[in-house]
Amino acid sequence: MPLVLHGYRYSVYVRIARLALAEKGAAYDRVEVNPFAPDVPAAYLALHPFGRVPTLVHDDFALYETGAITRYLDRSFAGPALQPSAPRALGRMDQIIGVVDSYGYWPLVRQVFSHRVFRPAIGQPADEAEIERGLAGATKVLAALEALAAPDAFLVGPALSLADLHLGALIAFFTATPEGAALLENHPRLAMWWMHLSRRPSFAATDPGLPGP
Ligand SMILES: N[C@@H](CCC(=O)N[C@@H](CS)C(=O)NCC(=O)O)C(=O)O
Repeated sequence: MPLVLHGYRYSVYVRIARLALAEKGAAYDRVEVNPFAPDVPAAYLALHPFGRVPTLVHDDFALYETGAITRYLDRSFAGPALQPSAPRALGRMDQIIGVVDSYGYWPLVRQVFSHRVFRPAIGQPADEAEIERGLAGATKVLAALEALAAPDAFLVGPALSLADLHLGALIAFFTATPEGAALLENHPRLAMWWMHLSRRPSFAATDPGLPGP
């Protein structure tokens, strides 16, 4: 049954989906789509009317929105369960994913990582004011997540969940900046969590590296 992930190599959301695929041990093909390009193919826009990435296609079933994709993968494929069954742990997992999407992505990735690391890597100018605004936003997000994180090996308990992959992909990008790495260290629970999570083979296997200029 063909499984294809359409998306941009450097996208944090694509990485979340790839982390879930890696942790499930599911084999898949990738189709490269750059959503920031001026000429996103019409065939891709037919799959994803908002033109974002990723989109998963499983046989004749197409799915976009990363949270839907990772939950679908977890329910459809063998391998360790990535969602707890206890209502409160599941509620916390969904809450953390919501915080990442609603409040975390923009400051951590689009303001701090993009301007400090990604834009310089492709020869585009960085805006220091955007980085400052991103760090202010990230401070609030990390404080909230530090309070939500379980006093356990993973964010919602003793087992890896989709919340770890969703936040982990963001933190991987954010801590590639000196400011982000320093800010994370002010949050002991998250810093310890990240130290262990970042060593998982799934993170090495999905590291996109950086583009050349
Ligand atoms: N809500 C979407 C967000 C996906 C998203 O924003 N992806 C970024 C790349 S990390 C994108 O496609 N950006 C293109 C744009 O902003 O035009 C999801 O969960 O999949």
